[in-house]
Amino acid sequence: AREPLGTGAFVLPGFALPFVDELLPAIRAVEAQAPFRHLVTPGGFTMSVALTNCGALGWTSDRRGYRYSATDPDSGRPWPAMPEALARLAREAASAAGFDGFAPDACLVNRYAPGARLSLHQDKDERDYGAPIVSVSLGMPAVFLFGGLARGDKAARVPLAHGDVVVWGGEDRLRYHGVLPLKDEPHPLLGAIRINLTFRKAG
Ligand code: MD3
Ligand code: FE
Repeated sequence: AREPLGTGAFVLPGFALPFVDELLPAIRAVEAQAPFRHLVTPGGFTMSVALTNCGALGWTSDRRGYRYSATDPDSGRPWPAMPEALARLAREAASAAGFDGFAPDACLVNRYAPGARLSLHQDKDERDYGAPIVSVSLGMPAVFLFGGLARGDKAARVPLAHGDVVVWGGEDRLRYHGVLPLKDEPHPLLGAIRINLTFRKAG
């Protein structure tokens, strides 16, 4: 199934379910090399979401700004390579939404505990807005906020469950979006955790 959210945004309910047995060990391997951490925003706030990255480029933030970096600032080493199972899922999901040939160079791994949230923002740190973004939800359910091109535009609420994939491209690529504070609804496989994989062409 492919449910349109906008002209370039599609929810693929359960698309990642056949991949979960490969995804979870792959994420654990990434996390062993580049542990989850809570970053500080340029404004001085510590994010409630913990994150790590895999792939050639990883997204980071500190008091100086947001950026993509080839190395993990905590270790000075390159980010872990993107596991093959993750790259394959991203390419197949993009293709199912009408974006053939998606070759992400960055996978941001966000980890949410109950109460963690992501306030409304745009993803603007990538070089090429022509490529879509693929987002994979695992573990606890979340309510995603899908806004407009201005911060004040009314945002739609989209519930996302374990295994759901969302593909964002075209004119929806620069919409404001966020995640409401997570409820404590433990998942049988992951416990009281939500993991979101965000695949991007950043460089
Ligand atoms: C809609 N993460 O890391 S990914 C982020 O669930 C981020 O962790 C969210 O937003 C999460 O930046 C949602 C989905 C996403 C990513 C980019 C978008 C949705 C988007 C760009 C435009 C519109
Ligand atoms: Fe985002």
